Amino acid sequence: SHQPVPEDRFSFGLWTVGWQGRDPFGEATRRALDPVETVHRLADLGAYGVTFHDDDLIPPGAGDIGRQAAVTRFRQALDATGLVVPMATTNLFTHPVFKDGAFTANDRGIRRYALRKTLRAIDLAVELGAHTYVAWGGREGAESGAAKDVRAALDRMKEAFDLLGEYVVEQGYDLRFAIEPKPNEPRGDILLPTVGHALAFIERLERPELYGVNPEVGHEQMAGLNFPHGIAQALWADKLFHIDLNGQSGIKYDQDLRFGAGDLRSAFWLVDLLETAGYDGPRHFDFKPPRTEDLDGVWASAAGCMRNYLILRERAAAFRTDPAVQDALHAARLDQLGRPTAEDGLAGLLADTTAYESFDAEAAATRGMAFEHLDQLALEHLLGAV
Ligand code: GLT
Ligand code: MN
Ligand code: MN
Ligand code: MN
Repeated sequence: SHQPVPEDRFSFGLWTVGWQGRDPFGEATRRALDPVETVHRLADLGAYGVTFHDDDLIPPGAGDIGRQAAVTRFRQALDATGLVVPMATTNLFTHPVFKDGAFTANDRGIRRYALRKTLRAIDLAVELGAHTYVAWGGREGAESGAAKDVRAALDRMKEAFDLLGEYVVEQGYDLRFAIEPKPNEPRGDILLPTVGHALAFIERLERPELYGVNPEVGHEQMAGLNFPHGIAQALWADKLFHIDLNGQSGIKYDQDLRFGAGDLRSAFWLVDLLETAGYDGPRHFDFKPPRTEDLDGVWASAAGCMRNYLILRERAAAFRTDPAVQDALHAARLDQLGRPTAEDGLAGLLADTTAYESFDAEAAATRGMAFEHLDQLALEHLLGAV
């Protein structure tokens, strides 16, 4: 069925449906949403989780009493609906103080403030039951060359993440970090621009096991990259701690379309991958309902994210179980790719004259790979033509 249920593990950020439509050229087109209202609407639609930045839940400037009131109301809504908070994060980008970044701002005082703000937000995340903490460094970057010493900035980035990891371990929190890459926007160039950069960075941290990635569909596509390939490498490295699902059409500004809009073929392969690889984390939507929409359009857009995922899940499963596809996969020699190249070891490989001396490279070069037939079957499943 295409009706979402909590077992599907769909979650949404408060800032997604709550986006009021402000863009660099225009004012808000929609009123603000009360987080409590959002929790109820998401539960009615069939989501299981809601996520937030510290500032989405607790209005900046609210004192301790305001904080407590906001948390209490929110928790009551969670209890009433059964929605959970799988993930939370920190807003280190809206306030002008973060105009040159947070963990890597040139100004040391700002870096210390950013760390303290994050530590407070981690307490809030744990208080509300989160096990994943996302870190999107949207303002960590530069517009010009001498403005940022990138190697020093990476030292500061490592320092920040190591301190956050130390805090989580000291507090005994059951919380892991998921770093979210993005190539640009709002900075001209952002540090840790792709999944690959983030994976390499994580290995330099003091406790690498605490950190993974939170890739976003549109962010990798803004860099011209194949999103399912990036996700496959994150899964291979055991680092897919979380995922931001949305839609993007090519290399342009960050569109944050609803999931399934944008590159539909890529979305098909993504769902196929997540479902066959056994990813069991949240299917988190980080999208922005276009500013043309009123609130009815917002909820229609949110429902569309989940429905498109479920339709693609069904289509991908039909593709995998189709006997014609299994034959085509065999013809394309996918089963061979699953086999080690030299289970006989280096000595066996060297001793095997059929591997080189008598290997007929000309004949092997002549055999077609049958990929077009395989891809046509995939396309027909995607189109519902089978
Ligand atoms: C912001 C950004 C998203 C991040 C969010 C988490 S905030 O909306 O554009 O991609 O996932 O900080
Ligand atoms: Mn995101
Ligand atoms: Mn985005
Ligand atoms: Mn975004």
